[in-house]
Amino acid sequence: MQKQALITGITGQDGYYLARLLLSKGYEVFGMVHGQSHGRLESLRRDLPDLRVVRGDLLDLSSLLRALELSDAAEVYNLGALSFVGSSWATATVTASVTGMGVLNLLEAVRLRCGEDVKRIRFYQASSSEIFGRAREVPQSESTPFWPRSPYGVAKTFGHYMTVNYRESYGLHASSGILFNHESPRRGPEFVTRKVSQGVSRMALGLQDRIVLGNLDARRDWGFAGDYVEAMWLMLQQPDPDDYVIATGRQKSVRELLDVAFACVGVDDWTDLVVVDEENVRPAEVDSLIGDASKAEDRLAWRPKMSFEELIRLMVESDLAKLKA
Ligand code: G4F
Repeated sequence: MQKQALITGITGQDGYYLARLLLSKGYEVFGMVHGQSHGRLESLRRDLPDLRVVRGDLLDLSSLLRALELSDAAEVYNLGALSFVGSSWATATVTASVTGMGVLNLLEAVRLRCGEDVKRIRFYQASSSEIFGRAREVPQSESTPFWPRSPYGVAKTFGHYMTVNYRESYGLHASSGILFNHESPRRGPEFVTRKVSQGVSRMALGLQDRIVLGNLDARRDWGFAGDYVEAMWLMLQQPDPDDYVIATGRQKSVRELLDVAFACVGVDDWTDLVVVDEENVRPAEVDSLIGDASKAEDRLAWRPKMSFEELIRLMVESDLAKLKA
């Protein structure tokens, strides 16, 4: 029998990769879209013609109940959030609402829809490595204490604990994936990997003369989004819900990202091509993150497939091709 899945945040990078994965597995996939129109929806419909669209808003409980009823989803993936950490200080209240309270609204809608049959719907929450913030141990695992450093990180921490609480209080099949940074050619241009891949490509074609960045010493554990959505799906196929760190276990700095990206277009020394502007430096930075995904490896048999170097090359090549076209 065909299974139905509902994905919030469908117009984002992960929404696309997850919908594509579920469609390839034979699911009927509903993507939830808020507002009257959404710029990215038309291209998403072109890329995934079998995707079905439902209207709904994470801030509107009755719209969530309607979306659950309309889709009759057996699996719900909550990817919806204001996901750019850098702007979350300027929009702290709306970030807390959508990225934090939105999780509670959706959990509540799932609980109401399930009624007595609490396992009728399986729920995935997109948790984030940002909850570790000023990390208290290296590498970070499911048992590492949280210390979020941005309004975004605080909101994600609330969403994470609410997911755990609904599992423990009501017995919902609710799992939380603590995903470390994951990128792709579909990454928004405000995130550092895409800002660099686009900048390097534009410079190679003579369209730009420098890249303006913030903290070049920040270190992240960067993986490929296409690999990470498989982990989301695997979590919901387990008999019992749980929390899992999803990461590569390898860490690179923004400087190393620049080394790899510039090397793709034959530039060895980028020092005169990159400018640091305080505008891009955050009020409270997360300096260093690296994940330990051994639980996911043991229990889900999940492993990342694409290396950092392959990922950055894919992104630069994709940006070059788009610019040339
Ligand atoms: O690419 P970023 O903006 O990603 P960040 O803040 O780590 O968050 C991303 O990953 C999280 C974990 O999965 C997600 F929860 C979150 O939604 C998002 O997807 O920045 C990475 C690092 C930061 O330390 C930042 O300060 O790069 C540093 N950086 C240096 N210059 C810059 C820049 N980041 C951006 N966006 N732009 C710069 O010019």
